[in-house]
Amino acid sequence: MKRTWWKEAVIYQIYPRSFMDSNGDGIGDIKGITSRLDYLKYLGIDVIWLSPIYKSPNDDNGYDISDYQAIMDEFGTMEDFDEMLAEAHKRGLRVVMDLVVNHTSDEHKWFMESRKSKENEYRDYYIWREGKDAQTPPNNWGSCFSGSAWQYDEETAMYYLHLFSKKQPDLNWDNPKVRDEVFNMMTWWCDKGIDGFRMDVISMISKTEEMPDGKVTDFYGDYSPYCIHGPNIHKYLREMNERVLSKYDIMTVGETPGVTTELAKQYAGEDTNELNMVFQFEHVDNHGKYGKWDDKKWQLTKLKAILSRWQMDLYGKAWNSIFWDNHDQPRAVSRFGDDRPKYREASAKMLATCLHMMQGSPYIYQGEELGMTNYPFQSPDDFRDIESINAYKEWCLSGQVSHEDFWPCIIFRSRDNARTPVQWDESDHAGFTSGTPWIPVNPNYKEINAKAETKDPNSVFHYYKKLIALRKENPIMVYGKYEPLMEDSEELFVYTRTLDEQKLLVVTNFTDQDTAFTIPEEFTGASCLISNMENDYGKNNIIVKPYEAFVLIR
Ligand code: TEU
Ligand code: CA
Repeated sequence: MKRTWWKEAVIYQIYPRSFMDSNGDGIGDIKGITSRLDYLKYLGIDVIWLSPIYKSPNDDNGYDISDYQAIMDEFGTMEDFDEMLAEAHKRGLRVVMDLVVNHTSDEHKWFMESRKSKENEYRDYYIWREGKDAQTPPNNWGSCFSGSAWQYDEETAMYYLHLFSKKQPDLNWDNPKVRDEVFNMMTWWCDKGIDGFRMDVISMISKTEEMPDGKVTDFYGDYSPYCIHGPNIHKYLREMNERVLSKYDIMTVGETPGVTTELAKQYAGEDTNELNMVFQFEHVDNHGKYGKWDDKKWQLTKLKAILSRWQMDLYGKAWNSIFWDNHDQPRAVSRFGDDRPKYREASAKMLATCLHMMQGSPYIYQGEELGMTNYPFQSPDDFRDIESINAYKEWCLSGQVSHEDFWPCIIFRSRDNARTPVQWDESDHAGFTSGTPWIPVNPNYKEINAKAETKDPNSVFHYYKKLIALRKENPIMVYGKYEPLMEDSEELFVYTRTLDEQKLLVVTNFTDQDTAFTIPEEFTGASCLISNMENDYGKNNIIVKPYEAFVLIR
């Protein structure tokens, strides 16, 4: 297996709107990020992934871009960006940009032209179809954010495709001019000195020519067989690689919903010349009664089976991202750990151990290193996210399900859980802003904040810092071969990593119960690399305490 810097890197994701506000308007911004680079350096991460900072009307918080080569007004200016990039580089931190090219904003110049007439030179930049009739869209596909995936446009009496909101029309990648535009734009950013791209829903850019009705689930038809891993996806990615990516020493990560381990070997294979790594969701996609809206935790054996399969199938063949949460997912400690005060810190450290000892490039989502928790939503008025707002309407206000049944599910999974401001200190609004934050701060900020945690050597923050440092000293964490143990246990997640003569044993307790464990003989007398509590690892039979995590090395 080739050794590369991006396999060894730890990536920290910033959602700029909620990271740090520098000017008191309640919205995080680029100068705010610059002011916290020392904090990130101290944590020890290598790469920053910036969620979109481009000009946008913010229908989907910047994932709807109206100009790829300008900065969002609320976030600052291009000078602010250049300064941030230079300051990051000065500290040895790399900056990976979000690349959102499955769709643009409907306020992008290309789309404003495209909708004007069927003859417009930008018409074929997007995907236009005739309706079945004046009232009926071309097919039954539903958008990710509720409703039909087609929007009727009066101007030309046709429909355009939007797999996300109606303000996010899908680009037509089959048009070579679209590819030229995108590749030129990417080159422009690379020449500026950025260090890579995280590619939003990149597995969805190629669509089938035929667009038949999809299988109906919940309300609408499923577009995925026609829009995910479409006929030309690998051709377009290889073209992108040849024309742009291969010319720079950058990192590329493809957000690839729906990817299997087989397909990942193509998208992010050692020698396939597409992307460096995939970012896939199988371990966070447990669906329940109401689609993704569910309040149940994974059964541990199922979660382990998925994670282990990815570890083993990709070994030596392709590279994966490893993460518990991001800006689209609830907070890791609330979802996979236990956010009750008694267990929050232990379980946050346990999850970190379990993840960072696996193979793949680890991603830390802002605030995860503090053990930030889900937000205690009180009413639908608390939501800011288009997905949650629309889902509540589609499921509840339609009468499909009662508020009582749906509420626990939507608050457990809402993306807004991840989007409350980073808790910097115990002052008003957690030190995020001197004004009124665009989304409320989690009320637990007096107990959970960066200032308190950087001072406390036993904090979740310092535990992450230690894990990151260990990765630098122990190539086995990056390159070791994974092997699962005790696959039937519903309490313990146990695995080993092996590199040459060295071997790691990773033991994590996912429950609030004491659990008996026998240390395998080959690890008797092994030393402890890291643990989140005290225990006697010299003994053969031990009791693993609630949410305990430890790693032995020999
Ligand atoms: O997300 C796309 C995606 O994979 C969806 O499953 C996503 O998780 C969504 O939250 C459905 O629950 C990307 C971005 O990460 C997301 O923030 C954007 O809203 C979306 O694309 C559209 O650009
Ligand atoms: Ca601001």
